[in-house]
Amino acid sequence: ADEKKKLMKEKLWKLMCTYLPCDVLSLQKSIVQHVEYTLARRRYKKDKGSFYQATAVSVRDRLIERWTDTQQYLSSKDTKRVYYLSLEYLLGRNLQNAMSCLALRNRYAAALEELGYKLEELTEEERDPGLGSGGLGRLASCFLDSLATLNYAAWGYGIRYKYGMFEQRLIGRAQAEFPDFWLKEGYPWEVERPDVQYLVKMYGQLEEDGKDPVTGRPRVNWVGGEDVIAEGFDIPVPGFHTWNTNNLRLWTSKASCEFNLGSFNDGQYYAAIGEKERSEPLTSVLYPCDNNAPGKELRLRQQYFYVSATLQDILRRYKKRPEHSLLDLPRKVAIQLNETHPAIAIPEFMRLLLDEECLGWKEAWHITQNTFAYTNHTVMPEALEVWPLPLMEQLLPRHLTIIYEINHHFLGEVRARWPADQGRVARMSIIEESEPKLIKMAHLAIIGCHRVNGVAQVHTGLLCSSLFPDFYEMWPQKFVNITNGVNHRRWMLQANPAMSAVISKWLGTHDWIHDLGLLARLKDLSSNPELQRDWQEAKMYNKRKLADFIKRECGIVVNAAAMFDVHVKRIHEYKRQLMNILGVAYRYLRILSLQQEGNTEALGQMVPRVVIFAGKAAPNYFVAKDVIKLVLAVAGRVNNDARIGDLLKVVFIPNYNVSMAELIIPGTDVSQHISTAGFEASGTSNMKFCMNGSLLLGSRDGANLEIEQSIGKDNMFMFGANTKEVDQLRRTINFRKPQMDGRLRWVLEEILSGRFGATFHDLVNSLQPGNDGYMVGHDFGSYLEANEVVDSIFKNPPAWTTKCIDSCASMSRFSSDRCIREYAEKIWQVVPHQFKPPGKVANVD
Ligand code: Z2T
Repeated sequence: ADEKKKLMKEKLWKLMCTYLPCDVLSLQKSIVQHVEYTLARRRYKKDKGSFYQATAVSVRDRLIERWTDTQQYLSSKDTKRVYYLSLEYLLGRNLQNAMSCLALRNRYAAALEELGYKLEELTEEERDPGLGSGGLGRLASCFLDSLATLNYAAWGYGIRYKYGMFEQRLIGRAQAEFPDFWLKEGYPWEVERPDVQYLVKMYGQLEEDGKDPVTGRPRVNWVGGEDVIAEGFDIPVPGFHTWNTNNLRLWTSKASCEFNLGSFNDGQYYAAIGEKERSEPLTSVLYPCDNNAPGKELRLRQQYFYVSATLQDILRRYKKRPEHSLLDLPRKVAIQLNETHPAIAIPEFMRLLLDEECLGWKEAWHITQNTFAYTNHTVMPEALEVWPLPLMEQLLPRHLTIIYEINHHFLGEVRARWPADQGRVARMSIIEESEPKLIKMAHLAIIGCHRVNGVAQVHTGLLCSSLFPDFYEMWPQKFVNITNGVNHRRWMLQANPAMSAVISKWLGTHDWIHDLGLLARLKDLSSNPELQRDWQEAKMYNKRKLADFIKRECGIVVNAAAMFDVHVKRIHEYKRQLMNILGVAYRYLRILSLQQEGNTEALGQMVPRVVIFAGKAAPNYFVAKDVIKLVLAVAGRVNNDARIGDLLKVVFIPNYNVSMAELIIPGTDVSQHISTAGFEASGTSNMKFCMNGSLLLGSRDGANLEIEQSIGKDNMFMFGANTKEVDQLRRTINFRKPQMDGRLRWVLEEILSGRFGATFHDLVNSLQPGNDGYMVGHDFGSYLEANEVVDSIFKNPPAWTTKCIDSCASMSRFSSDRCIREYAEKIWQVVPHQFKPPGKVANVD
């Protein structure tokens, strides 16, 4: 019997351990098989949708074998793991990314070609999973890619929202929101894990239950309330040209009657099941607000639900090894909190350690603090999460008592160090003594973590000096800066193959894809006319693609020879799309007045521009929605004025998302990052634009400042007040009545006169001295002047192109590879692992 078992095991081992073949014919067979068997499509009916799906599943098969082997290896080596907790991920399309990671892109392209499909066309069939609202979610996705590529053992955890970021359409001149049911055709990259389920409790009461015999602490039972099931869905996260394949686990909620179908007595069967099923699925919808805290009960329930499932999963994995003691957990586990959105993890982890694992307070606290770290992404007051204490008490009564106890110990430390400083105690408390009382999640996160990081130097500076100065004074070593980075493999190699080919050609190597530092060698060549010609050709190719798209989507014909001036990001007052469109209106009025004067000389000097906007406004953010209306109003006027011709065009592209960014960014000449100084924590699209050979028109804010340091002042168009000046100006906003810039006054008067259709009273009013909190008035003049410099240099193509190449060549610091290495060293204390399946030969693309 033993012999038979052994044979069976060997047989199984042999069958499972061969990696799938990857020659062109085998790839074709696998695609066709998935069309026929997995999707059950008729044999001779060909359609792009099914071929995309089948190709995706064929690629997924090849990811899965690396994925399971990686995870097996990591368990066997007991490698320390990083867990990245984020309520948002903006993954973007996966097909090309996964193929290039496997080094199978060219072979898949060839395989598909013979079957009558172009890879580029199938790519377009994939829907964006919009499981995030802006920069924070996209950053999380860049991090997952770099973690995998650099051979770190890291898992992401998040929520599998059924409806992602809303779809934006323009109806009349207004944004309208439509639900994004991204799962309609299924999502081929995920694997459902019905075996990975946890119960999550909410509401209910606390009961005292004597003392714990070991720790002597009073025991508390959390009883009653509602149970929800969390079920995991896994998405493999491949690294680029490495075997390492990580995991992104997303939770979905299920009614708890499916967990443990008990009996329902007295004929209540249908009613009972109906009752449970009706409970609105927690994970239905993503809150679409960037830099704003919705403060809704459902949002807190989502946060807790997902955090609890995640921590139960992490603890279960850790405890699988009998030799693991909880006290050693920080040596094997690092948990990163992306913003305070998952900060309820601190009391939840304490609860699990105290109530489920029966540890004492001191031990539990030590473990928690040494495991968790927190990244702050904003200083916007309306984005700092606070929860009403009564809500916390009702939804998570046990967590409230733990928060009290954390606060009690913490304030004891504060009092010990600063006796008789009651003001400081009040400022630092987790609980704000307002009516109702509020729980400050940032304070909870800072106290419960061993590291707190900002996302750009100026931002981290503000955390220490203005936002959390008391905490900085108490624990200076806790605060670190890690400037954001972006995944250059997606944002250069994948999004911009034309420019990537030019770079590889002139460097004579593709190695920059692994090591962006190699780009620096281009600086010696940047004025070489032949390189310049290649570079300009690639840019023109990308601009034509973008122009075609604009024609299709917006019905506007633009001239690809004009300067493409791009401002794409969430619509927010602090990002000052308003300043941009007022500048555009000024340009329009100026062209007309020059024409009236008959000033052909000045007109001849003007540079034709296409000003492109895209971005979503939060559905309840009416000022932002007004800004979209104004952009469309100005566009309507300018684009239809025959006197203007190609000198100026204004475009608003609806429904900005990751794959649209991949199209827009490579086709850009100049991009705008013009937030009021001190408000944009970092910004990450600035990095992407610069890597794609566009020059930046930027304010003295966030990562703009560090980009300028890296690429040099001469390569950047910087303008406006710096953070210190903005701070001063805002302090005195009510006493000063500064003269408004004459050009701004002119534009506002024209708007009020109905020149652009509606009169936009609210927007105009928001710019009056005393109301203008984002300093549009103050910066407007220097903004227009910076724009003139942009024009003058654009007129000299060799000078312009040299700047583009030089700045692109200086961007290596802004790769998320650098960023992840800093997290690994300064926060997580992890090193890359060495997994390679024995005897396997890597693919070569
Ligand atoms: C977000 O996208 C950002 C900050 C937030 O603070 C929330 C969201 Cl959803 C609560 C952005 C910042 O605005 C941006 O400056 C930064 O580059 C990005 O996070 C990534 O750090």
